[in-house]
Amino acid sequence: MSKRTSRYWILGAGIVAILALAYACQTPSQTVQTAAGTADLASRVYVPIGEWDKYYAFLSGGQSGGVFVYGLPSGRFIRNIPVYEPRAAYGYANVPGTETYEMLHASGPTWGDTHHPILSETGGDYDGKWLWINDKANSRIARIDLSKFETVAIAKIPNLQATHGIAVISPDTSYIIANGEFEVEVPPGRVDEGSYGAVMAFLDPMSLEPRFEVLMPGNNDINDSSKDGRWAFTTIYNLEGGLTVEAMIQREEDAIGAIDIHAAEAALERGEFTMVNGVKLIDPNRTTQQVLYMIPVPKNPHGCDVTPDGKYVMGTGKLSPTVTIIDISQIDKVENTRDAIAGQPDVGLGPLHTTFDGRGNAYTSLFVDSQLVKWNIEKAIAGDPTYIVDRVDVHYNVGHTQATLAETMHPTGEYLLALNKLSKDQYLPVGPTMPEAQELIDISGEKMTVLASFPSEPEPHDAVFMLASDLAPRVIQTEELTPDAVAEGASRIERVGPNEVNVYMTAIRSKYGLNEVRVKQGDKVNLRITNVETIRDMSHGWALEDYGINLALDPGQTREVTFIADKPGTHWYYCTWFCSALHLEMRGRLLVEAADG
Ligand code: K7E
Ligand code: CUA
Ligand code: CA
Repeated sequence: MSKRTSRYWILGAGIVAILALAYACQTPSQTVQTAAGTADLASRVYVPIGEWDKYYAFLSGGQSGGVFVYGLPSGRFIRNIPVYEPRAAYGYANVPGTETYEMLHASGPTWGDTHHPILSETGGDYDGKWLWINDKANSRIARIDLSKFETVAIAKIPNLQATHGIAVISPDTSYIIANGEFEVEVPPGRVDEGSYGAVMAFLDPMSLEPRFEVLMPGNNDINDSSKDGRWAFTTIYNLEGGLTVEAMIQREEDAIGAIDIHAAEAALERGEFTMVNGVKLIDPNRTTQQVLYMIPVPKNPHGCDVTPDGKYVMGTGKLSPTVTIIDISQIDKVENTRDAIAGQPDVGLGPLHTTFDGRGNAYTSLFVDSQLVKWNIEKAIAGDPTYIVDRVDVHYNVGHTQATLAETMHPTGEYLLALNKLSKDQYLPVGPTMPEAQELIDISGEKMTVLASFPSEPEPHDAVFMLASDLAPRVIQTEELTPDAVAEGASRIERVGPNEVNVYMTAIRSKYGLNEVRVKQGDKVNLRITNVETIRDMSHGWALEDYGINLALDPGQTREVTFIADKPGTHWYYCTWFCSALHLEMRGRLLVEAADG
């Protein structure tokens, strides 16, 4: 056993029991605040009424299937962007025949398990255009348009199971990489047939289609990219190829896999791939030029994070109390990839994820210790025993952690979010399952200060942040009228066939363009409705009794729905968004004449 790997705090299956025990028995680390101290903390997260937060925080929604948006530092919840679940409030995927409904249903089930939100980059900084979010459970990825915080594309990724880590290839979003965490039956073309492997997909950021995929040993957990577009990294925790927990922790070492993207692209040009389900799949064992480098790290690593300066990629230990620092510039230079390891500092128990402040410090979440540890990267590499700068207790086991703009080349080093896996007694009880908890930590000084906590629905894994000054100006105020919009005064009913009617309607405070719509039983009704408001936030809805239809309309937006008027009689439609003092009066009748007259 090497010196590096001899440092496990405990080995074997006992680890699993210890982790489970830590999870169950952890008591909160009580921070006693004086009244004055509490007031000081409160003032540091207080944002006066009418003022905006400095940051947007995008938290994955976990098994809620969407993305939660908060303002920081206040922790005010401002939006739940629906992605893999329908949401009537925003007219998202809730009515058959509408665009978003068809998009979601074509991709798979109407639920998801989202883990990692990532933001588009230009020149290594966030450009505020797109956010991508994975669905681990159904191997999907979605793209959200940040000009309106709406999901605009969803795709199922072929040939892999459990899209776990996803990352933008920096600095210009040349690809989105998506990890297949679970091992799949090795596709045709694999040398060692009969075994399991895993697949990493390199997706077109816009179409979400794989430009190619790479076959990997073991599995793929969390990923990241170098800052120069050259390398894709992933942690791998099951080089054993184990099918049980015990089998997955047999070996002392697993790995970080480093894919040389340029070498992979060259392999594609040379035709060194197999087509599998319409995707070019590269087997790194069969390329002329080396595509995959495996760097040994202590067993079952989890987090995979590249420093903002692009020098190092770090594998965070999980079962080992260490973070492994890999010098990216050495990966393809050294004879033995072990020699690319620049350092392996001890940080504490159960380290899961590492983030950065851009001032040379790393922050690692400690699941077992329920702590954040701040450490100096160059000191740790130099073997300077004073590399630990600070430790701070959080309440209950922390999973992901992310510092402001830490994924870019210019972190602001201002706040850090600890995404806790449990909250227990932090909030009012709401049943046996408690709200999830996030804790906001000020990292602007030498010492960290836990400022506040705020709850969420289950269950954020990761978060990313944008400066409000970068994103808020990009958010549109109203939708632009599309060519097919119904113009003010142009509401009408057109019979286009013996059993088909087109209905064109406008919505504006506080009435619809049509007070009544008269059709015959059995008619196919094609409704197009435009919210012709021209000012921000004047939303209207169109909900129809008995027909299960509820459209939501942003200012300027046009929506279409088709239904069969199969129920005779009077059916009221009404506006679901409170829009004026006459909101309740904003309604009309669908009159369906019975077929028998
Ligand atoms: Cu650590 Cu899915 Cu990012 Cu959860 S993973 S913690
Ligand atoms: Cu329109 Cu309420
Ligand atoms: Ca392992």
